[in-house]
Amino acid sequence: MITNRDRANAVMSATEQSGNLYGEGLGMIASENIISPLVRKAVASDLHGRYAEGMPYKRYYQGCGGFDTIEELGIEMGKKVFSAPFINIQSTSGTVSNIAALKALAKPGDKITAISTADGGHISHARMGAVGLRDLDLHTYPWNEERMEPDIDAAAELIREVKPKIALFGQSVFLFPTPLKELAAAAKEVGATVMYDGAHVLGLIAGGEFQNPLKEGVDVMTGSSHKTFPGPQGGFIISSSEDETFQRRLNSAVFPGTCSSYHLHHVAGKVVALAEFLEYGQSYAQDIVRNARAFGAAMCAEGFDVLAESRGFTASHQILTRHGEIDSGAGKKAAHLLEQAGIVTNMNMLPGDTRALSPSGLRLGVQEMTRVGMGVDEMEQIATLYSRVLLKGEDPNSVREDVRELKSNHQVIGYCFNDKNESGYPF
Ligand code: DSN
Repeated sequence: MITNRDRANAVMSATEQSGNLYGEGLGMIASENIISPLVRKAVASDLHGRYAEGMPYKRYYQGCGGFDTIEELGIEMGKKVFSAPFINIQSTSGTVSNIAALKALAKPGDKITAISTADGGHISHARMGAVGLRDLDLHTYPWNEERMEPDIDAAAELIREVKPKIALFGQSVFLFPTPLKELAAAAKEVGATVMYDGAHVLGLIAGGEFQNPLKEGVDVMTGSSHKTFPGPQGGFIISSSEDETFQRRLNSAVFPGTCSSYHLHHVAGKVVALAEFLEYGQSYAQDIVRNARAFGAAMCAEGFDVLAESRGFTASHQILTRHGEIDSGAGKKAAHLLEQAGIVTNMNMLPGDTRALSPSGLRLGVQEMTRVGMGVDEMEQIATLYSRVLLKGEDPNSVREDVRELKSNHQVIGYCFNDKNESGYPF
């Protein structure tokens, strides 16, 4: 008979199995990362079971003295990291940050302009996600497939015509900065608030390696704390506004608007990650972008169809590769074969694809491999491993041995306070 203890043990061994996959393999999903030893300690602390509703020193519960110090420090460092007069560090994810920001900035029935999911917009920018939850009237920007960005003139025209309450920018498939100067200007002309979802590129923005949206007309930037910003899972809301009433509106949209518990252990982890970012973030961001460009070039040299070659493949942590005809499911097949070789990726719709479950492409991110010390040489080696699996038809199980060998030399997590050279993969 299977007991509940057996079930609990099964959970623990599946957890270990998942840890082993990433510890021995190459995690290349663009939205993921690993956490530092100190962040891990904060996340596993007693704070996981506590509440602290409200803002520092203005709580509804007792027992928050230590957490007041943590959150106050986090707000102070967050403003520094993002060079912004306002940050809320409470939200529990990028999507929750978006729900809160949409709640603060618009009411049901208001119009919003955003990037469609087919062009790389996040699901929370769509009717099926937060935009629908707030019952906003969505209009999506025309897209320039060659440049992988909104078509500047047509998108500006759409904004002028629709006159949205919120002009939202930013994507999950995010290769290049958004032409914000022109588009934010059009939004301001019609009185829209300009919002930017920086979830994917937040660490690159903070590290000075991507556009700084808050300096290019954006009022509110949301993001997650666990992609190129290398903290625990969670979210941020950041604003360029000095207006305290506006700032209060953003804070209240998180608590009590969206969260009751806002996962204090993760907030503490985010604050440690902010301190680590102040120390190491700039070089981490530089190395990520250098590696992504090198990986794009190496994949192209191996014979893969890498998008945006004329623009140097990427200006972020991601590259996009096409593996067959539009809607053929070639991306899905490639992702499955790679997983057998210990390379973890995700299939992705590319321009022209219409079926999310059988797209032609992959979206690949190098932020995690950069964090364990891989550089340009390793990017080239990884491209060869992809080629052996996907172009040369080698048995993925034999490639897996070489994946394991490469990864065994890259276990120590960098760009953080790691005096004991601990692994990023403690399972
Ligand atoms: N699912 C994440 C991504 O891959 O972009 C964001 O929520």
